[in-house]
Amino acid sequence: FDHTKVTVIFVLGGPGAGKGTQCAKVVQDYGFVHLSAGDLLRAEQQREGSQYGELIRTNIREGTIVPMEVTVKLLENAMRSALQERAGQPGWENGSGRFLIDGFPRKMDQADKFEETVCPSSLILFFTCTEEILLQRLLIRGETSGREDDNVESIKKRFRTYNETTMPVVEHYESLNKVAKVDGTRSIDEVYVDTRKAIETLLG
Ligand code: UP5
Ligand code: MG
Repeated sequence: FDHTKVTVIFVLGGPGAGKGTQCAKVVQDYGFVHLSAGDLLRAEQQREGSQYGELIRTNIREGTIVPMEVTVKLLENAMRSALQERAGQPGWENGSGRFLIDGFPRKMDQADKFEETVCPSSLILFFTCTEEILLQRLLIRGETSGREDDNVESIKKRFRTYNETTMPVVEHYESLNKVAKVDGTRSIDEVYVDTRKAIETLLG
């Protein structure tokens, strides 16, 4: 992908921080394509004939990270499809496009691999939240989500992976001054005011 034409924003934050919720709003207002790494992995897990179904299921339930090759490939394929489907539409002429990559990179090896082989990122949108609030949100969602990882046991494991493995990624990007940090503890609309500011600062 030509990074002079393709804008990539990584969206990070703890489990339940509101990544998906905020991305949906950005899609409506700014014409981004939203790709959730977790959603792509869950779809691949369901796909008949996938050789990764069991591997993905186990990692998601244990809150651990699927080997990066799998996730990077899924993201790359989804980006390519989106560029093809939208080719010629406003903002998508000649290989241009805007992507929100949600819930990725969660580990340094993924970050390096994606930036080297797919496309460099322009910004990291980072939603902060307390574990107390995250747990509450995920347990409520768990009543209806059907997600195999929305239970107390898996949530605790997701928190651990986030603190040990994903926070170093955020810190890496902070040292490069690429992070827009947003307080994700407030209401969806309040958070979105700051999300918009970050997006508009980037787009100019
Ligand atoms: N909600 C949202 N915002 C709110 C607000 N401001 N106030 C009150 N409520 C709010 O929101 C979660 C819930 O909270 C919803 O019910 C929402 O209405 C409410 P959501 O927007 O869904 O939060 P999000 O941050 O997207 O939470 P999610 O659970 O999706 O985050 P995770 O990061 O845990 O999940 P993800 O799908 O990204 O990854 C799942 C697993 O996939 C990982 O644990 C890992 O095993 C695997 N994975 C990889 O292996 N590699 C990857 O690269 C990515 C994932
Ligand atoms: Mg999500």
